Amino acid sequence: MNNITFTMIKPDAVRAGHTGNIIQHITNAGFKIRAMKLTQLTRAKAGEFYEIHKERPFYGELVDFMSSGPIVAVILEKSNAVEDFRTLIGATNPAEAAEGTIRALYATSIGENAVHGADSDENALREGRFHFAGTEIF
Ligand code: FUP
Repeated sequence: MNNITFTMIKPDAVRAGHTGNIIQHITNAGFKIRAMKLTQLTRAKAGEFYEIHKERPFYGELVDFMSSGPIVAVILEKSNAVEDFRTLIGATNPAEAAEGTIRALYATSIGENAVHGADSDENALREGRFHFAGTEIF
């Protein structure tokens, strides 16, 4: 299955009022919204989501930041979803993100980079379940 991806609009972008523009950018690119919610991660939940980065020097800051305010969690559908969405958002560091990408437009730094995008089909499903377990979506 390669038609599903998972994204979060991160606390920096929600705080700055970019949610509507980012959703429009995503749907204009041909993605369909399969599930969407405004929520806030506890420190524990943010730590669990980013467990893969536990040993990295930025892990503490990442967990603090991701639990610092509301996020929008979204499951998206499109053919070749994971790869196309990574192209749409641009590089992790907005300074290196291609012109017109979501991170080039809305991110402020490598740590506060406006959006998340799943990096594999397997992770897209795992991350979607993480946020939408117990709903009719999964
Ligand atoms: P990405 O897949 O583009 O979201 O990037 P990574 O999975 O490598 O990193 C996940 C998050 O960790 C980034 F979105 C922000 C944070 N991070 C840093 O704060 N500093 C870094 O050097 C790398 C990542």
